Amino acid sequence: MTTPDATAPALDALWMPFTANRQFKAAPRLLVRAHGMYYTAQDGARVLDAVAGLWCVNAGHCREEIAAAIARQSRELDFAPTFQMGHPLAFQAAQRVAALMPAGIDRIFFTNSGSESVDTALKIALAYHRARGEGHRHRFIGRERGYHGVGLGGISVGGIGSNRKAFGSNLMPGVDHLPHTYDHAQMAFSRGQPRWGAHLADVLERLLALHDASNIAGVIVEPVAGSTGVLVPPVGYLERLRELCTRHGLLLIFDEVITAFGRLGTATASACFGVRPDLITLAKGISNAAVPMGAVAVDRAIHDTVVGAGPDGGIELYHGYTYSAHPLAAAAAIATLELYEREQLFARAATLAAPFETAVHALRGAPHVRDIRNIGLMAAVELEPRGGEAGRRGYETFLGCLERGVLVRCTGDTLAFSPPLIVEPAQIAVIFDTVAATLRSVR
Ligand code: PXG
Ligand code: PLP
Repeated sequence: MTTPDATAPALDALWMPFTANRQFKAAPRLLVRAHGMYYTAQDGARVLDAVAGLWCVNAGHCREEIAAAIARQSRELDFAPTFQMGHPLAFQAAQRVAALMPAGIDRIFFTNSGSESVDTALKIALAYHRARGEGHRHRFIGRERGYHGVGLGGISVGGIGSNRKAFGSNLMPGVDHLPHTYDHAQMAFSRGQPRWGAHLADVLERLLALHDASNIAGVIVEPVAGSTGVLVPPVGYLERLRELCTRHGLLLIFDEVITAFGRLGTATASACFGVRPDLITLAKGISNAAVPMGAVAVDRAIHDTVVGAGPDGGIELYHGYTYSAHPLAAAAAIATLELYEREQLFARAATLAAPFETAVHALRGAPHVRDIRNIGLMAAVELEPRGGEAGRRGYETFLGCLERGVLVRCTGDTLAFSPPLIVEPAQIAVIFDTVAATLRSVR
């Protein structure tokens, strides 16, 4: 034991999110500073950030331009309501976001998180169908292993059992799920998109027959499933979903909370795969996570339908958050999106994708490695679970990497990597050398 640190806070008041609280508080891991690619831990250790915080700090930490914009804004206009009032940065931020979205998906509704973006997108889809006189379209189709945040809407369309099981069996009614797209036998160690699996989108036709298309509002998927462990869409899969949604009048929602803002080397996954959804949920990289912010980018025709259907002088969409387009978040987003452009960070990610792929796939054959999946600057290394102790090996590898100075993310026995887009090739090497060394020492 080290001597008690007078500056160390008491830990008991905070109920930590998605954390093994008892385990953590017995052996806490605190980060106290960050700069660029690195965190500084409370004991002074420098930690290379291989996950961009939580898939969100795409321009690297504590960027001066963003910090200055937030500081300036906090003195000039700390808060202004956006219900029946406005402030200039809200509109500027929306213009900036719209400019990065696929053509015509240029109406922006601001939220404060990905979870709120998902709830907002589902509600906009319902409101749209109702405005067109098709209020009977109230069902949603999600997908197994999908992560759409933690709102009751999001866990309903989501497909991660552990995020659902404690919260009742009904959740939001009227939801069904597509099968996930992962098949180890068919696609283990694929580089980029697996060739097998486009036909899994055809299961949508079965659900359309079961519920009738006229009762379904939309389909929500992550174009690349992130949280569940980087499942890259099979070649042709997203195209097939798009085609079926179009044919049957369903809205296609891409949850791009992780994939947007350069993670795949493009502004959006939609641009990367050449498939255009109707709504796109955003968060994380939108503000470099410097101030919480999320958004839904909406096809202009959907916006116009809902807004056009409102009564004269009446509110068209009864939805919004106190902090929608909060001035500090708007300032952070504008500075962030300017920074991405000035430093051409999406193109940088595209250039780094190939060496990143080579480096992560070099772990093939390392102890315990069951599969490796990657696209752009996101990757997962799935480990063989240790018999009877699911998740232990992943957790011990996470701890081992941290002791060696690299922060990775583990969910169960899958390690995830999504470094800031400013990562240097030498740092990519450090990340995966560290993982290799750790795997050699983990039971
Ligand atoms: N949709 C997607 C696709 C996400 O990845 C959310 C919605 C929810 O966003 P908020 O801001 O409400 O957290 C996310 C968030 C992980 C991990 O373990 C992933 C997320 C968040 C925290 C951890 O991989 N994704
Ligand atoms: N709960 C209460 C009692 C409120 O007054 C409000 C907002 O005014 C909310 C919840 C919603 O908070 P927010 O707009 O920050 O989501």
